[in-house]
Amino acid sequence: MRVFDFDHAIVREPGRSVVNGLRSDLSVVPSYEGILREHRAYVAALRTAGLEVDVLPPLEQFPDSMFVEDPALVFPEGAILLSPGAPSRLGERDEMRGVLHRHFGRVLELEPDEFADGGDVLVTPQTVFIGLSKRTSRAGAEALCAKLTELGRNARIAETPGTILHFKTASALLGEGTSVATRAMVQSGVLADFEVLPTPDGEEGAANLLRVNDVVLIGDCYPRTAELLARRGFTVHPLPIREVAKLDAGLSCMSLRWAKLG
Ligand code: CIR
Repeated sequence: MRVFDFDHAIVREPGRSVVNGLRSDLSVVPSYEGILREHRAYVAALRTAGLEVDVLPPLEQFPDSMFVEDPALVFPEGAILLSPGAPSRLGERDEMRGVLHRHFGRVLELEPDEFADGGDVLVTPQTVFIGLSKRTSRAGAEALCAKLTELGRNARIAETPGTILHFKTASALLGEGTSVATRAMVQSGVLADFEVLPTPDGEEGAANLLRVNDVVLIGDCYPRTAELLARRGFTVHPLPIREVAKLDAGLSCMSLRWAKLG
């Protein structure tokens, strides 16, 4: 089974409070209707790719809770409840705990002050990379390494380059030995064991794409990256992400994905 082979996903519908979500540029305000449309297109794409999708109800008290990737990490062999590093998001873990227990027989937990966001975690066939960031502390990353070891996964702590939000804001897995990354991420050397396709200048946001089974989901505002991938033989499925991008989000952050064992 390849690490991007999935048959299940968890997503959460955005609430109206999503317009108050965290973002680096407060001058841009996303529209609730636009985000909802983009979220529905995303869920439809996951289903088309063959996944059974558990759609959780909106949580108005947590504006960023549609980004379910950040409070948890899931694998066929079990799940890890994380501690999101933004104070306004820490409570999302309590909402996610029961959901994880519903789907997984084994659920490990970080302590509440061991901060790590799922957006900083890049799962590859041999190694799980954990990027240090404003959201993922050294203590959180080390605690997460220990939990990953318990699940039989090999983990490595890395620096997240520049001022971006998450490690996966700038990188994604495309194939078992191939990734896509921004030039800053390529230059950091972290992904030296991979063949890395750099995002074209001006399309850095394309790096937060999502390989699901035999399809690559990519923002529809990155035509040059999409063409590059199509020329390399990837099946590309462009999705609207203009509104979620206003919340510094991309395609990986809106779901938790795994393949069920057995
Ligand atoms: C946040 O700042 O937490 C949200 N507005 C965006 C989270 C994006 N998450 C991700 O890329 N994993």
